[in-house]
This record gives sequence, C-alpha cells and structure tokens, in this order.
Amino acid sequence: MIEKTLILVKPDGVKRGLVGEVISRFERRGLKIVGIKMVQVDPDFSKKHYAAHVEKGFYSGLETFITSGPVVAMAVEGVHAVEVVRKIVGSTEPKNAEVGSIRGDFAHTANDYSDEKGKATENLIHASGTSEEAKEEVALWFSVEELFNYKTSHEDHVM
Ligand code: FUP
Repeated sequence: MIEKTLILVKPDGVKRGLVGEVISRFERRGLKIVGIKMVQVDPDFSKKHYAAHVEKGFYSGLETFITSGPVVAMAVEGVHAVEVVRKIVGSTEPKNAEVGSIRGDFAHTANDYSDEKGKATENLIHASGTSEEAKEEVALWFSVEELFNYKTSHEDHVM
C-alpha cells in the first residue's frame, strides 16, 4: 500500500540545524518527498493540528513550543509510509527512542522533566500516527496544488 504521511521538523530541529540530516534519513530509505515548505505556526493553526490534545494539561506548553519558531513541513510518500516513518523517527519520548532513530540519535529528554517545567517535550519531529491521521494532516498542511505525484515527479526512479 502506497500512502502519504506528514512529517514536521519542529522548531527545536530547525534551530539546531538538523533539517538536512532529518530529510536525508527519509530520502535514503527511499521515501519520496511530495510536498515541502517552511511555516510559522500560529496559535489557531496549532489548535487545529493538535485538536486531539487541546484539552490536555500539556497543551499550553505544546502550543508555546510549536509556535516558537518556524517548522519544516513535509509530505512524504512510500509503501506503508506512516509505519516506516514512525520507525525512522523513534519513540515519542526521546529517552525511550532507539539509538539509530532520529530522536534516539539527536535527543534524550523526557515527559516527566518537561511536565515539571511546564514545557513541551522537545522531540524534534512530528509524524502522523495512523493512516487516517496522515490523510487528515496532509490535507490540513498542504493544498492540492502544493502536493506532487511521485509517479510523475520521480518517474525515472522506482521505489
Ligand atoms: P505522537 O503520537 O508521537 O504525536 O505523540 P502524542 O500524541 O502522544 O503527543 C503529542 C505531542 O505532545 C508529542 F510531540 C509529545 C508532546 N507531549 C508533551 O510535550 N508532553 C507530554 O507530557 C506529553 C506529550
């Protein structure tokens, strides 16, 4: 099954200069970038993206974090892309992320530590959690005109 999924390099990743490193990890695995842009998220858009979390105690810190600087948003396409991307990214809480994953190689913080400080856990990346969520998130972040079809934009390269 070929599907699209949403990846964000969050403000911590952009500030740390990890955009290229992150992109290369998806590209070298064979996933195709079919949409990409740099975006300053505002509080309204944060509430749309994190609609499932708006009522939670950690939301306010999460909004402060995601609006703290630009993010790089990508739509990538591939076979079982949602599952493959989540593996490349690693466990949501960086302290639990496997070495070799993006979070496991570039972050180590934990929810208990950030909760204590009233801050979000800076975990470098957002990646859609399910195929359903991926469809909604790609549609929220990208217009039809901003998305490219890998079959035509990468036509001479098989997956
Ligand atoms: P994920 O499924 O990986 O998007 O992660 P969750 O839905 O569990 O959490 C959404 C975001 O909230 C994650 F980036 C982590 C962040 N978070 C905190 O910052 N603090 C918490 O205590 C819990 C989650």
